[in-house]
Formats: sequence, C-alpha cells, structure tokens
Amino acid sequence: MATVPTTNTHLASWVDEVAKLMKPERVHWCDGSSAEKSRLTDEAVASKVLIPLDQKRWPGCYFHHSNPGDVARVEHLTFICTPTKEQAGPTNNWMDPKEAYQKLRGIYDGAMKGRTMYVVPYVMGPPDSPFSKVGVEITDSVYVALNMGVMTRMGKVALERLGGSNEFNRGVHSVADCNPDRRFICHFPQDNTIWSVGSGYGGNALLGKKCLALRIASYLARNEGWLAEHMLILEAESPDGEVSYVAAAFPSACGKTNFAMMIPPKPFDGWRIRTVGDDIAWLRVGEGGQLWAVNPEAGYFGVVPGTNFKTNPNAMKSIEKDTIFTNVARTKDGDVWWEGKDNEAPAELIDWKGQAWKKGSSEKAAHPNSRFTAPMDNNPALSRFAFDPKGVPLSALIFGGRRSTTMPLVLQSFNWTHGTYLASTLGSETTAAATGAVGVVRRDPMAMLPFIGYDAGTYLTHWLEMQSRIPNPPKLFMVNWFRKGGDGKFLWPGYGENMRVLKWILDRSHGRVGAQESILGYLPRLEDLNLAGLDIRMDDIRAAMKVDLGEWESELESQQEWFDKLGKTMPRALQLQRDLLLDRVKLARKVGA
Ligand code: OXD
Ligand code: MN
Repeated sequence: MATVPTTNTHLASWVDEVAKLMKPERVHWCDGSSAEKSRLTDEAVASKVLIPLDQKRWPGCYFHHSNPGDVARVEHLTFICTPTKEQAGPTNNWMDPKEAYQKLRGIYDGAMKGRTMYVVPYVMGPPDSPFSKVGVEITDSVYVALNMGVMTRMGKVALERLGGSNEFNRGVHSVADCNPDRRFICHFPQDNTIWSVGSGYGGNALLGKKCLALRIASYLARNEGWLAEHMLILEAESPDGEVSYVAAAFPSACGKTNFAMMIPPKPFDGWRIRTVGDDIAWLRVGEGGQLWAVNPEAGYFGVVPGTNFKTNPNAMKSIEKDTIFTNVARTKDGDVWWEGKDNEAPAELIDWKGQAWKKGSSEKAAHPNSRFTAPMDNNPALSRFAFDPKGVPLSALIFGGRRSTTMPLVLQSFNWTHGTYLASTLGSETTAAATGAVGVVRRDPMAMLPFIGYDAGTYLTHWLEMQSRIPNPPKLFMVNWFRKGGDGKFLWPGYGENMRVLKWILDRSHGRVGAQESILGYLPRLEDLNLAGLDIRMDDIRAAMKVDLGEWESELESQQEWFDKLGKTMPRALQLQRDLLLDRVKLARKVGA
C-alpha cells in the first residue's frame, strides 16, 4: 500500500476502511502536481481510456469515449438518502440511508480488485476562501481523477486546507461494471457523504460538481444561511469602467457557458464581459449587505455541440489546449469534430461510439451531450476576480428556461417574493444533459430541480427567508432566449445579442432605465432596449416580448399542478403570488387587453 501523505487520522482511517471494502490492487493518493498529471495521463493512454489528439494542433488534449449506455446524468437513479422520505421531498428519489449503504456496500465489495484506487482530495472554492469546502473522492477511474484535477483545486492544497479536521465530504465512486441496473448516485446530506456506483459520466462521477457543490451544498447552505445555486457568474464592465456582476440560472444545456463567455456585438464596443463561473454559484451575504458569489469550480465541463467561433469564441479558445473531450467525433489524424462546429463535417469520421461515420449519415457523429473539460485559466475572458476568496457582489439574479411559447424575452420581478415565485415556476424544455425524453416542458425551480439536496418546498421557503438576510439584495429577472414564431424559428438571435438584454438588466438594477409595468412584472419598452444594428424585424421582437393571456391561463394551470405536487411544505406566499397573477390575467381578458 502507498504511503499515506496525511497525518489526519479521520481521513486515513476512512480511506483504509474503503480500501478494505473495495479491495484494490494499489492505492494512489493524488497530490495534484503536474508530474502526477503526466503520469496518470500516460497510464490512461496506455489503457486506452484516453486517446491523444494531434498534439501539434491540440496540445495536451485527449479524447475519451464513455460506455455508450453511460452518457448523461441519471436522475431516476439519483437518490437523496435522508432519515425520512419527507426530508428528501416529492421531487427527489429517496432511499433509506441504511438500505442505501447496504445495497451499495454489496456492489462495492471487491469492485476494485486488480485496479488502482485513487484518493482525490479537493477543495471546492478558492483554497484561501472561508467559504470553500473540502471533499475527498475515492475512485477507480483514472478519467475521473484527471477530470477532478481540472475541475477542482486537487491534491496537496486540499490536504493542507483540511489539516487535522474531520470536516470533509466523503465521496466514494466506483465505475464497477458500468451496469445501468447497478447504477446508483446516493447522497447522505446528514453524513456529508456521497456514494456513486456504476457510471463514469461527469455529473454522476465527478463528485465535487453536482453531488457536492449543489446537492450536499444546498443542504448545508440552508442550515448555514446561504444559497448553493446552478448559476453562472459574469462580470460586465462598461466603456466608462463601471463593473457589475450578475448570476444567472439556466437548466443544463441552455447556454450558461455561452452567456458567461459572451462577446458583445458591435454597438456595444468598449463593453467587456468576463467569466467568474459557468455552472455553479455559492451565494452569501457579505460586505455592504450585498449578495456575494463564489464559483466553487476551477474548470469548465461544457456541452460541446453547437460551440463554434460564432456562438462562443472564448469557449473555442478555452478548449485549444489541455482539454479532455468526451464523446465527440474525431478524425483518423487526431482532429475532433462535432455538430455545430465552424467547419462542415469531413467526409469521414470516427463517431463518438468509435464507429466509422460518413458525411450525410442520419446518425449524429458527436453525442448531443458530448463534453469538454477545460481549465478555467484557458479562458481569455476570465475575470480577475474568479479566484477572489470573498467572491463578487451581485447586482442581479437572472432565471431562464427554454420555452418556445409563453415566456417573454425579459421581465423584471416586482420584488424578491415575486421574483422567487417566478423562479420557482421556471419551466424548460428538457435537453440531452439528462437521460429521458428531450423537449418536454418540465418545471425546474431556479434550474435546480435535479440538484436540490432536500425537500423542494423547504428550499423555496429558504429562498423567501433569504430576503430578510440580505439588506441590499440583487434585482430578480426572468429571460427566455428560446421563444419561437409561428414558423417554428427562434424570434431572438441569442448568443452575443443577449448583451442587449443584459444591458437593460444592468440599467434596471442600477435604477436608470425605463420599463413598462405589466401584469407579469416590468417589461422593457422597445425604446428601453438598444437595438441598433440588429437585423431582425420589430414584429419579431414584439412577438418575443408578448404576454399572451390565453397562454398564461394554461401556464398558470400547469403551475398549479406543479405547486400541488410540492405538497405541504410549499410556501403560501408563492401560492398567493400565483393566485394574484391569475386574477390579473382574468381581469385583463375581461377588458380585452
Ligand atoms: C452540467 C449539467 O453538466 O447541468 O453542468 O448537467
Ligand atoms: Mn450544470
């Protein structure tokens, strides 16, 4: 067995206990050094877990293909294991903790025979931030160890931060035989523990990300009076040097990375958008009574298809080196390709499953949920505050789903409670980031449906309670980039053009632009938006902004079904908001508005 690089007896004895169960051939404690990264990469290449790309074109970049049945988060196999079912609430799968430990112990027993057990200590958040959390993930996947090295502050730095403390998340992961019938992602919030088995896919296997930084952290955040949210964080600097920060929640694969790395269009010359984070925000009340945001991650695990120099040049530059590509298509000479890349597909490719692929094939060459894992430092638009231990102060929180109807392009809430109501009813058409049907509208409160680590009604109450903790709160907005016209085409061009909407949001947050009060909230009048140089029809913008009363009546019916599902803990204040809105819709219909 390897020498143990820690005097922390809590950690050493837990690792020993897990090793006794898993029975690996050897144990490797990750130190996070670059020498270790090259060694592990060589091992991964030797065992064909990674395939090197053309190193001249793609320095330090590798390709990985997963088991074809293991390509996304598995929400139906994700469990919150709290002492009672009520604590997990109606939106989570629940398993009794005793039963879960027993079931998974059975699968773990001997699962690492003949394999290496990697011990991966990591910090979520800047190592010198009082807000950061330490986790240790034990895994049998070298792919996971390497990805954790990109996505977190990994190795020695985490052991130093931990010292002799027993306060760390205990994460156990084994791909085992990657059998979907023996796949479970179990969270034990009361024990600060995660046990995951049967999947090597990022969201199921990189335990620092969704499992710790969202599910477990959301539970800790409620107890400790803060919020762990599925949000990007961006910095916007105006031509005269005013810097503002916003955080935005969108469901998986709805453009968080694109928004966080946006390049403003021509009429916004002199504006700079910089990225603080692209997926997760930890929000606490800080200096000046404002809400401050920290990105707990150190890298980007982004959706590849659709990424190109037009939609997201900064992402394209972020993945030019030291990047792991998972489930994209590649060429025989070590290049990579995906649907929506700048160039057309080459005549022949090797698809994400490793099969020969010919241009014109009806099959996708890259999996729709193929991913890049890239270090945050690669991003040319990285904010210099991305590593700031105290985070950044927020002027606005934005919520958005993928809705082809009903939701206007942008809307400001009347106040915190109303904004919480709008966010709690956020709906979105599902994407390939999770297994299941794609394109069905589902309610996704705060884009957190798959990530709330406890009862959803209690989570919404916590959001409402945060109002009295934040003396100087950010303003709350809703956006929808995805509304379609009668011809099925998107009404709004999206991507960099979203700067026009962001500018209105910033100006509203700073109290210096007009709006029109509507039954839904404050909407921009056309003259409140800078639409200079935008080549679309005014009618399309009006259609993107339209509040259609008929659509809203059905929307509110569907919202009621959602609220009914939340059950006894659903906060009354949100129900009242919905009822008030329904009355406003009915009155407006009566007067024929
Ligand atoms: C992600 C997700 O990977 O939300 O970020 O699924
Ligand atoms: Mn995400």
